[in-house]
Amino acid sequence: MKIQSDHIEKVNQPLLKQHQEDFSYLNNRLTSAGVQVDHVIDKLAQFQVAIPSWALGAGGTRFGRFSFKGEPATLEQKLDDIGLLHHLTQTAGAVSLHIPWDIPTDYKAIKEQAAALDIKFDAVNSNTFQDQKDQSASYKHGSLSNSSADARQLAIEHNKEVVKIGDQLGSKSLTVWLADGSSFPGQINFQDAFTHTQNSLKEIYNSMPADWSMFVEYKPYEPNFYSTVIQDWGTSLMLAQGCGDRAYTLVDLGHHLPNTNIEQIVSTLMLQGKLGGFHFNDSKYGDDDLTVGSIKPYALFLIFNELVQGMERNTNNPALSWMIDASHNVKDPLEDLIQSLEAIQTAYAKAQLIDHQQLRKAQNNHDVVQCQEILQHAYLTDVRPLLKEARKRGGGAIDPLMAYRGLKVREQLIKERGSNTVATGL
Ligand SMILES: [Mn+2]
Repeated sequence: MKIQSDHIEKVNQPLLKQHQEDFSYLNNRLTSAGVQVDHVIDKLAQFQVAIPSWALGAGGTRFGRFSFKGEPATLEQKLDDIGLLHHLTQTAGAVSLHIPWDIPTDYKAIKEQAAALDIKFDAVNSNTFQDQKDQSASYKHGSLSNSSADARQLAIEHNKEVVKIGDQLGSKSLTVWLADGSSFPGQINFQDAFTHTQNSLKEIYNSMPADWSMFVEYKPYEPNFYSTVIQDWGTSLMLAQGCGDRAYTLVDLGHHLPNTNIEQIVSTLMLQGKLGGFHFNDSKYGDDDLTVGSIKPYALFLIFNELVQGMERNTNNPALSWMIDASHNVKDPLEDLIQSLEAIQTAYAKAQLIDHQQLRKAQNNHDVVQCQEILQHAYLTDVRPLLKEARKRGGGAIDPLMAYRGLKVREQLIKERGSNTVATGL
């Protein structure tokens, strides 16, 4: 299914008058407060988030998976879904492929399809957390960290292969997330596991094209429940530094123990020029993979505050790779992604409204009350008219979720693909 521009105009039409009123009110208020509204809207339009190829089907838990009708069964159909999202939201202009789940069969055709949909290929993701059919060694006891040289070599070769695939598509970065670790004390030797991981990553890093970056993702626990080889940002940073200048830490919102101060981690890594990517999701307890902003929107805003400052001040830090990393069981995946993209843009817009000059002044005066007031003033501003305006200017939907439902997108997809399709992924 393709959404035509006149379809969007049609669903936008009844919303236009109210939107103009809302936008004009907010525009006046922000302009008189010294905000360059057009600049904020341009930033929102430029902000593109990669959709991972595994988020377009219904996700699973380790207890089971309930499929969602009309799921994309092929990479081509996944790109089509991202194209729909991008057309509606103007924010999903990239895809992050997971190998081996989504190896293209016809590279030229896939590149042409993505270009026609205005979708770029962001970081590629390797998978050494599950065995593939008939592979020569098992990852059951680890991949890049495994005490078995055969298993390590297999995982290294897989990562090199992923880079080759990504390179043919125009990707410029590899994200490595390892499930390696142990579930019981004494099961592995921590120092050996770290050393093996460092050496394996170095071999992958040294094989990458010179314009490629490597992102080292961390996670405190799960699937292993006693120790994880790359458990935190410090370990990730050490491994990245051990590889070289083009290796960075990747922060995934959900990969922290409860109440970790993620905004401080982001800030410090950007100061050091070592934050390469950021994965969005939300959670209550652990890596719950819930819709962005559904549980802790204020935490997301505080993170964005640091990201915005970092992007302006830390010119030594590269442009970040943004990706939604969430997939669960209960919502229509496309509706879920629309909600996530809206939450991301909302937090980004609010963070741009923070008066940093005044905040600095209040900080230097140790005016703690005023510091909080400045942050909350921005946070409590209803920025939705800015998001709507940015989308409208780009040819997107004023209200993407309403447009998705109004245009009966899922019904169309079920008609085209059937009720029993299953997307690759977990
Ligand atoms: Mn992630």
